[in-house]
Amino acid sequence: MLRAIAFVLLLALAALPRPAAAQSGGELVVYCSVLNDWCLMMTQGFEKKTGAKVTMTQKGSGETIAQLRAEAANPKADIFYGGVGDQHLEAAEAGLTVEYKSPLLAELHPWARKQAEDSKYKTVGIYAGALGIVWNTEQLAKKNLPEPKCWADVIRPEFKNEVQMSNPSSSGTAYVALATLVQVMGEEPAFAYLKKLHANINQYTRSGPAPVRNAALGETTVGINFLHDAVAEAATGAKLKIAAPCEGTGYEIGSMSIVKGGKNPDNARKWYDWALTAEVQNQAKTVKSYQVPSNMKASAPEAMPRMADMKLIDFDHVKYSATAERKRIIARWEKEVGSLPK
Ligand code: S7P
Repeated sequence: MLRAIAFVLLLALAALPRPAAAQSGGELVVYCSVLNDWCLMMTQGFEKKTGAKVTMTQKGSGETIAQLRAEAANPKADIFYGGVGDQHLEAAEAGLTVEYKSPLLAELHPWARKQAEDSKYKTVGIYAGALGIVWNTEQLAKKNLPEPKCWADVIRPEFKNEVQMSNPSSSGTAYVALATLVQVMGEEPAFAYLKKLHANINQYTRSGPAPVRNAALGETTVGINFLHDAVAEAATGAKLKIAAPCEGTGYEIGSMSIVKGGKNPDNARKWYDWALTAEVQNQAKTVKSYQVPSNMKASAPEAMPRMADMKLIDFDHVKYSATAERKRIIARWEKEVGSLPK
């Protein structure tokens, strides 16, 4: 009798739903550095496709690289998804990520494959996006200011306290801005420019996309940002306009890397291959992320001005993402610009 009861109990237990992690798909920990809606869509998509339980944390790439460095002795993440590519190259150089040659590499644009080659396959490009100037049209009209379409416009005295950018010490976007100005103007003129710009800055934000959000709210008139983030805000009704600066501008190659010592390497490789497919990359624009996708079969978002129509510099990502160069430029900015009184 007792045996029969135990047998029935066992059958009942077997029929109970098991927690997701114990299901076929295992687990995956993702540090995600694109906008939150895109991170959530990717998390849910991967869980649905594989049955894996994904734990996702969203942070800008500047904060994520700091976290990966802090966790190097005991890594918690499996995938560093999205964020400024220079920081993925920096992670590769610091030995925080591992080599992986995805079979999808052949489907990618040359700039995305170059990112992989430059890092000895420790990262790969997943999108590209240009840096530029964003402004709130209502604030600009109210203050009777001209449209700032060139870098030279942003330092005009009438823009005093009207401009916002992120802080190069915490934000990958801001570092792209510094490296861009150095490459457009030469280092000495760029630092002279940054000192003048400092006088017009109302706030250096911690994360890259923040100035766009603040411009959308009318809390700053002008922002220095990746242009796709501004187009995303404009798509929700914000009164924003953008310009790719007339003197020339830089761009990011948003990237993805597998974290060294992550606990779920098989799922990390599955995510990596899946995230490089055209099908997955095409979904970014459905949640208003308008970067140019790296898979050649994916379509560029129609909402964005074409990068081919902008005056883009031949950005030297290898030189400017090298840790020594990056540290030197940021330290110079902190000493000569960030510490200046306002
Ligand atoms: O679209 C979001 C975006 O601007 O954020 C990424 C990145 O996490 C920005 O990092 P920081 O906050 O450190 O500047 C960009 O790659 C991406 O284009």
